[in-house]
Amino acid sequence: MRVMVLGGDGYCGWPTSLHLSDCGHEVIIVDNFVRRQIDHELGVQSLTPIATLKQRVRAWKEVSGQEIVVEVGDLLDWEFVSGIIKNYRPDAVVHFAEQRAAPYSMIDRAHAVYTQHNNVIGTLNLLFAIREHAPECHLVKLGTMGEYGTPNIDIEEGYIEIEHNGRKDVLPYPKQPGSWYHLSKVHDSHNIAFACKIWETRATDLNQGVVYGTVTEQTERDERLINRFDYDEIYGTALNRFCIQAAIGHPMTVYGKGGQTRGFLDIRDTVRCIELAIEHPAEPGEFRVFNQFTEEFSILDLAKMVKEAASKLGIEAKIENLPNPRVEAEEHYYNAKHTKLLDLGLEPHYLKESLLDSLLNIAMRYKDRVEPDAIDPKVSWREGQRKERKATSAV
Ligand code: NAD
Ligand code: USQ
Repeated sequence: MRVMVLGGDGYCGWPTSLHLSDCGHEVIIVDNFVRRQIDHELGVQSLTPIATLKQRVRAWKEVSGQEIVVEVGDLLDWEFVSGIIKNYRPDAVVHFAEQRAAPYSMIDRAHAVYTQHNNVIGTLNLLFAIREHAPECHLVKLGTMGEYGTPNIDIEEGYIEIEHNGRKDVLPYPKQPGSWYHLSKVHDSHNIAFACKIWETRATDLNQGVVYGTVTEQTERDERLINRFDYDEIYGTALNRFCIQAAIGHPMTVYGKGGQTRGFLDIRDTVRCIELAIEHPAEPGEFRVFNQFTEEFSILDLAKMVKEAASKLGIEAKIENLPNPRVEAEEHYYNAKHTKLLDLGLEPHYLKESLLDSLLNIAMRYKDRVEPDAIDPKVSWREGQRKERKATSAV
């Protein structure tokens, strides 16, 4: 299959590109490197030393014999998006190319507007380009579990049957996201569902949980293939942060009570889920939704698991409950369905088994690269929108 991976230089996109190439698919990476620019804007860098995309694809060719094509450009540039879809006419497009950090979107107005503009308009351009030049192409779009929020009922996979005043219907599951970023994913989902309805576009929305880990079967083959590992207060997710905090002797920063519960998955399962989605495409006109995660944990559970794993390395990690910079429920019901990818053949990796090898050992190996100023949370959901700063792509 010819697969275009948008955002193929990023944390999920790079290992997915390698995995799909290894499976024998023809891979074209598209990226505008804005994520690398944002590192400069924030004055941070990946814990792991990542090579340039050119070096990465050259190393992959040496290691595997497989060629990955690179197209550098911005999804906001209609001529560019229309041109690549027309030239390659891909069988599937995997769309990772969005601004994905909730705290980044909450810095101020400029960062909120940048996030929603980049994500919503980029996806809209893509939908029009697919309709015009590759209407059979299957769009595999990365959504997020955070679109649903934390309702007091079970979370279904995309749709829920409702009975109201004696009548029944199957409707999109209600969305109650918790940041301007998460909202951008809801807007995308609505736009894609509409395109499926009016143009017979085929699409899969993957409502992914929080991804952890760095290592996949392919990235392990050469140091130059190493994936990024974010730990800073804006792009670092809680689990990555707890691991580097344990490694450098900083208390683990649990926000509030730590009862916030989320779905999680190993990066090795992300790449496999994408493979399963593209190899079992949605039907024309179908807007298919999968919940893509394998386990649920509360944030406090995660900190306790890291503490226990760290003790095996002789590290005594401490847990600190900080005032929560976010506006979110700190204790809530959470039970989200996630059977559709398992039905297609996903065999999950579990955190207990990978915590040491895929996370803590990486954190220990590169701990000298940690920028201590980047650890404490500074972006506040309540205060953040007051002061104006310049986003990387000024808006
Ligand atoms: P990332 O920031 O590491 O990668 C995104 C890539 O897209 C970057 O390389 C960036 O340069 C590129 N990009 C962004 N805007 C672009 C544009 N307009 N044109 C071209 N390229 C552009 O993010 P990630 O962690 O790999 O996340 C990928 C996707 O998966 C996102 O859509 C995110 O919402 C979703 N997701 C991620 C996680 C997670 O835990 N990382 C969890 C759930 C969902
Ligand atoms: N948290 C802490 N301490 C920290 C960092 C975070 O307690 O040091 C808490 C947050 O308050 C939140 C939870 O951990 O309750 C998760 O936060 P996170 O930063 O680990 O992840 P989140 O902001 O939800 O975003 C990440 C990705 C995003 C993706 C999302 C999936 O950055 O791209 O969409 O996970 S989900 O959470 O399912 O929406």
